[in-house]
Amino acid sequence: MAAKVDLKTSIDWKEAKAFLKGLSDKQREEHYFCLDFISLKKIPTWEDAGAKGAPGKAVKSQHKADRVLNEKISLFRGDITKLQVDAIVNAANSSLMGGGGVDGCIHRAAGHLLKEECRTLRRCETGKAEITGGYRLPAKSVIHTVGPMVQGDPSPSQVQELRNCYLNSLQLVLDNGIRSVAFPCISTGVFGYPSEAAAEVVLGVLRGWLEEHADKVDRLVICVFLEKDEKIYRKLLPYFFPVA
Ligand code: AR6
Repeated sequence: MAAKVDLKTSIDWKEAKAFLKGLSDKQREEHYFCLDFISLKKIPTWEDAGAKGAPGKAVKSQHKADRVLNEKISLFRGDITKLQVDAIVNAANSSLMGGGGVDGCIHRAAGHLLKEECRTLRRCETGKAEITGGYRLPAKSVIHTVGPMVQGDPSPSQVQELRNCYLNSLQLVLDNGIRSVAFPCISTGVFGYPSEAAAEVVLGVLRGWLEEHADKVDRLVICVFLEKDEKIYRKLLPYFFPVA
């Protein structure tokens, strides 16, 4: 086993990453930035949550109720940096060197080694995605993606770029054998994409992707931070993931 590495003082991200890889899930907890992390089993699935939230049943959906898919999706409101999942997605900018919003939160929580690894990736184009370690996060990996910057209504190419953020992140999920991943509301903060329009894009992508790949993952978590986003997703989820 690799020699013990102190993630607070180490300056070698490769060594830290190799060290973390050799630890069990329990052993990794000792290195988390927080004690109040949230394990995947504490996050209810949409099948459970949606079934309890009665209004979800009343809508007419173009999709059929599919328990298997509904058990693979969750809506969670809170801080994405606390989630103990295989990967969290970062709404980054093309420099990948950190910033404000959720990007700033993720970099602060993961610690300085995340920036050291990001430095080696150089730029990331809008709609593309890159993966790094999670360091002091409860999440093992971070998938960094860059959403479109929008003013007013999104253009068709900006809609496609937002779709690509999710699709390219999900491709990394498949490529890396990731079983659980949490997404923030990419582009809907500083980058100005209207929240409800974004949620429709996101739910369409996640539904389509799960129909093809449900067996490859345990859970896709939609992590909202603001009450208004929670309301939007609670309203729209029954259209995309109706509960029988
Ligand atoms: N956990 C989950 N979601 C969060 C958190 C958190 N801790 N903090 C904020 N959000 P934004 P963007 C939500 O602005 O629009 C940065 O400077 C927030 O409520 O973080 O893609 C980058 O470096 C919103 O719903 O990302 C880029 O320059 C969502 O995260 C730029 O902002 C996204 O808001 C990217 O802008």
